[in-house]
Amino acid sequence: MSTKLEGKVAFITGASRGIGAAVARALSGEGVKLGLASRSGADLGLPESLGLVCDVRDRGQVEKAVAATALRFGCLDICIANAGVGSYHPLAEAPPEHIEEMIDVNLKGTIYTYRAAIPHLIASGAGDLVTIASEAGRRGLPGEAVYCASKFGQVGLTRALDHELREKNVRCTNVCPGGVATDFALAEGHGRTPDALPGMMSAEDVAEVVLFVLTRPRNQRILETAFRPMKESSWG
Ligand code: NJP
Repeated sequence: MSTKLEGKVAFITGASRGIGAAVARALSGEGVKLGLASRSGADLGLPESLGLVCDVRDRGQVEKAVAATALRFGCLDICIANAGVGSYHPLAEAPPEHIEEMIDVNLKGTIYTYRAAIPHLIASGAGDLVTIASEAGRRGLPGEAVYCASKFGQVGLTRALDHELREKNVRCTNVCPGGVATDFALAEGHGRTPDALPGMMSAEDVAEVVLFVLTRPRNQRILETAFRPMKESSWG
């Protein structure tokens, strides 16, 4: 059965697990061919997929991974900047190496990814660029200053790119979830234990939103989606 996305080619960063892997599986189910980038380079065993060892902090590695995807599948229609890390501390107590990693992976990694992908997305004639940002990219959250800065940066980048790319038929979307039950949610510095996971959203919930965004008719685009688990208030 052919789907709206059948035959399209997507590049996803941070695809080895969590949200990136769920998005990869969802797109694969729709017949999308995949370049799957992460430091481990896992291809998830999906058909028509290429596992790519790529640390998004390294611009050269990102450029090679994007080029390898376009070369293998002949084009690139969709780019999803998902790779991300988070460590929550009051700013004065934040370890400098955590600060650098969050800015380098979340913000600079996204910039490098889109810089490499945009010429291909324009050439596709109907491109999509989707940033897995966060609620932390829409509001300041206590104890998350650097993470928020990196996510606000991603959101600003994507909004600016919408102006650059709309007339070239490339749609630019920020996907901004609240808490999602992945390894990330239990990362060092988040101050959570596994009993916090039930009630959070699943990586598959986020993948469904990404699919919704990508399957809108081409005469419209979704600029931003914000969604949170019922147990999270919308104050913080
Ligand atoms: O995280 P996790 P999520 N270069 O830890 C990869 C945002 N978000 O799926 O390199 C390349 O399960 C890593 O692969 P590997 C969040 O900010 C989350 O929850 O092999 N890849 C893995 O595939 C992030 O932007 C929540 O270790 C790198 C992936 O990234 C996105 O969602 C809430 C890398 C991380 O998988 C995905 O997070 C929210 C690097 N340098 C936003 N470093 C939430 N979970 O609650 C890591 O609002 N990766």
